[in-house]
Amino acid sequence: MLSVLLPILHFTPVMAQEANYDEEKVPVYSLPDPLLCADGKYVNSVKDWERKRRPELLQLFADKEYGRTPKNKIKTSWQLIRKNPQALGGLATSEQVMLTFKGQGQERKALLLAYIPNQRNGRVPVFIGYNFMGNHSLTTDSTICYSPFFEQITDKASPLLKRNAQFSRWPLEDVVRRGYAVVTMCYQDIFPDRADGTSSSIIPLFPENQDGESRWQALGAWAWGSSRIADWVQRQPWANASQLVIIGHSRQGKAAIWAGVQDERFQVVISNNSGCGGAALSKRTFGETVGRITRSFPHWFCPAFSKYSGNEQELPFDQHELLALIAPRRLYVASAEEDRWADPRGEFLAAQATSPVYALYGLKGIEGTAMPTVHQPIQNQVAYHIRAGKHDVTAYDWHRYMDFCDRAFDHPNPTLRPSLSSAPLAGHVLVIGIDGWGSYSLSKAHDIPNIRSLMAQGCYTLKKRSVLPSSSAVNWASMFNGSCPEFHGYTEWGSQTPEIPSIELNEHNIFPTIFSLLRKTRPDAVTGCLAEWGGIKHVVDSLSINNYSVAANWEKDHGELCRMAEAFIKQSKPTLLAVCWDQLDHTGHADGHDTPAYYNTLAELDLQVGRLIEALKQAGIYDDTIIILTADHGGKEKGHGGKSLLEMEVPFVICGKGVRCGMQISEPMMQYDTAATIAHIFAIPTPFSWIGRPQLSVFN
Ligand code: GTR
Repeated sequence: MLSVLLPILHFTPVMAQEANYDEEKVPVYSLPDPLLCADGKYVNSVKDWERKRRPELLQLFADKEYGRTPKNKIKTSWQLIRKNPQALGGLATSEQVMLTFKGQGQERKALLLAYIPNQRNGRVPVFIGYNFMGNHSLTTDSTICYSPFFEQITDKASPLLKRNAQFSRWPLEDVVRRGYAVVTMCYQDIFPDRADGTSSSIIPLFPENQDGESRWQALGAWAWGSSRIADWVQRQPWANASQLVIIGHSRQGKAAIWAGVQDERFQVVISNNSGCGGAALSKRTFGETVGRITRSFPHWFCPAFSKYSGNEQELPFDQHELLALIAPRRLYVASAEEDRWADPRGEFLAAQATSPVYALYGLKGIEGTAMPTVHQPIQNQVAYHIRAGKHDVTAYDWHRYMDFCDRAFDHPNPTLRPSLSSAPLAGHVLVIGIDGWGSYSLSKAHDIPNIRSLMAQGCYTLKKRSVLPSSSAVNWASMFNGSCPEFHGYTEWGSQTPEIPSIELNEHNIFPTIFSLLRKTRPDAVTGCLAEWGGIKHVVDSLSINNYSVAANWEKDHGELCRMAEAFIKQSKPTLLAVCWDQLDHTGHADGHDTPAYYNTLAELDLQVGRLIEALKQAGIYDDTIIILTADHGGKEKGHGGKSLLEMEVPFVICGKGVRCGMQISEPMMQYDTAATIAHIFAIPTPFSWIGRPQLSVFN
């Protein structure tokens, strides 16, 4: 048995090097318009789409690519084989259920494996997806039975029976912790993945005649099998049957799309690196082609598909039209940077080209034609990301899928600490950061009427402490990412990457910041971070910010940053804007902190603070804004970084909508409480890696 199994589990593409990987050699092609019907009429309404064009396309894909799924049902029974209420270290209950299919005097068995989160409030959303190497490949748990396909292996020392071989593709604990159930099965149980697999597959159980060019094969059978998993899931008391997600990687990505297209119970369809015959456009003939795939895997598609081998321009459809059949449900297409065989660009373009169909429903697909860079997910009703690395499905991918599903299902992420505020307290937050502004200065500075007026109108403390060392990057990091250096990992004056690995990474592979959390919970939020010191870029997650800019010429032009901020406030009415001055610290280093020159610079900045407030008024958002004025650290003589309170104590002033008037904050405050307070204002849940506490006492 082993010798039969091995070659088919070896996925390296045959002679992949012959494929075209040159964008210049992609032929000129024209994509069929999904809204143009066979009779030349154009679809203008959802009704036309659903009654006429959608069925027409569905038939086309069945006839010419995936084969026709039989209309008949066959007898299916389920039997619970094993249940473990303490799976995954007590996080989940696992259930192993044997599915038996009967028909035409034959039977087939497939073993389903479910992980249900033990901590749940009501029914949970469910990820449904096949595994490649058997249920035993997901975990070290020896109570997980071998899938029937692997049960046939007589040599018990076979490497194919090794447990946990595919654990990295199934971050089960992460998924369950986020409140999702996972149900999987080995795809080989439904159709053994080999050219002569049909006879051992479920196909002979159906009474329909299985001859002809449009006969279903492996992809059709796998898609059918996913729906049988959904049948079981739907009946479970813990499952939310209106929140089913189908996920598939590679060949199973192709099957997942086809399953999602046919079975509208799948509310979210996820194609991970599905490539040719999946999400990638065939007409680009980039990487794997119709010719190659139908030769290497003659048992996947219906025989009619091979007619287009080397003849892709004659295809009466392309894969974007297949993806469009998922509308108005959610679709997620993901690629991997090094997976050129699957043509990441072709996958993106196909996802993008579904937009006119989503637009019929008034839904946003993917705007613009520019492909995002690595780790820059676009998540509308249609989502796309490209991840660094190879053909694979990783924890990074899964977390992006869960982010997407959280929004689709309005499903709170239980790995986040819920916000104490149920709705935003203000529409806008302006953070004004003054590098090197020590609290000691308040007793001596005379010319700062605007700052003093903010203090009088709102609340303040002069005892907010910097984290150590009392230097810039480490403190800007803590200010914006709600945590301590030991967690976020930025520990120095000029840290650009964490010196200690960040304890948590977000979608951009950096520690979650207030900007990235806001982006995730409110994709349409307008954010800005404008600074004089370029070092801030590395600690704010600039990728999640609409406008990250540096005032390059500020040393000569002290008003440059202020003008940039005024313009941005007036033009864009930002939801969250941080304006960070470096000038005061600069004076501190040049002339000394606590010197006449230092107070002069502070007075100059005070005027600019006044101008920013004026800009808020002109933009018409002043009454809906909370202003925070604070600093990264103070200073002593011509430096900072040490442990004196001159260096470590900085002001924190907060005023504006819903903030108490004229109060001195008595609670102790740390640098990282700043981000937590902003998160509270926006009612954003925060990760457990954030240790900051919102300053609750300041709000009415
Ligand atoms: C490759 C095949 C791809 C993809 C992949 C996989 O050999 O050419 O289309 O499906 O296998 O499933 O890993």
